[in-house]
Amino acid sequence: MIEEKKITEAIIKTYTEELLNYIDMDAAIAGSGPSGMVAAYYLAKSGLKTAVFERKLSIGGGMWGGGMMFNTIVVQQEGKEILDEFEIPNKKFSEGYYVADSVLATTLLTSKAILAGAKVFNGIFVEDVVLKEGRVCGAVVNWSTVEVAGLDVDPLTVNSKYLLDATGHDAEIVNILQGKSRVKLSTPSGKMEGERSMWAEEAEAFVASNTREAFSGLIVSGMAANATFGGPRMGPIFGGMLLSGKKAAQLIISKIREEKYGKEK
Ligand code: 48F
Repeated sequence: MIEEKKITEAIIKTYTEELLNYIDMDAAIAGSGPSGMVAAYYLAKSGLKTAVFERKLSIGGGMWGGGMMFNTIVVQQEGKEILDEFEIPNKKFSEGYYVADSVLATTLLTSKAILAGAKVFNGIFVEDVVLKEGRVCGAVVNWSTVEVAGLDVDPLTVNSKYLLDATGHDAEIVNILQGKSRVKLSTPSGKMEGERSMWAEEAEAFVASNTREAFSGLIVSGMAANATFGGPRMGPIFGGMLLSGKKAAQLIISKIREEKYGKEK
């Protein structure tokens, strides 16, 4: 016998328990694009309690469509180690350039991150940060349906030791923080620098060195890093996004360790 009310009870009870479990965590990630999911994987793998909040139902951000909807991604030599870590089948196109199926790459990043222990809450967006005594210490979240319907419904908050802005080109979280609280960011001007036009090589180098803390407690990765610190876009080459996710995770891991055990000598 199948009972409708059992199905309802199973869903509500399980989901609510999960959500309650994540009202306090080590790392909250806004956005499930490639940089966010790679970060989620490495954070969870290191044992940190990690959740991803994604506005859409689908996970993967801008990776599904490859370049102009030709669903192939290109990854340069430096990013190949991450393709291999996630067991994403890839082949050499020419010296230093690897290609992979963007659908398979997206689904593997997603499944491996979840299997490593990260929790993904889709259909929920980050609409603000919790800002206390000059430090970001959580995310303010709401259902995306509330946003779409334009309803005037108060959000809820989750605490996190670190919040990662992996929201892509719009760097939504940094923009919200700066717009609302007029804080000084760690950018050259102290403000959002804004994304520059295409220059693939420069953009890939830029994202590697600018995956960092934009404000106390708030790290940026992927295109959000380039938009925050004033780097160009790179188009459908994804090595920088993957490596940025890994670097964001390493940064958060070392900061949390440092806060717990003190600086390594
Ligand atoms: O844009 P996106 O894929 O982020 P990324 O990791 O990668 C960029 C590349 O895909 C590509 C590129 C590199 O070659 O230029 O664009 O930087 O994914 C960002 C995700 O964040 C979600 C959005 O729906 C998308 O899935 N998102 C954006 N704002 C919010 C959000 C928010 N406020 N709360 C939750 N999710």
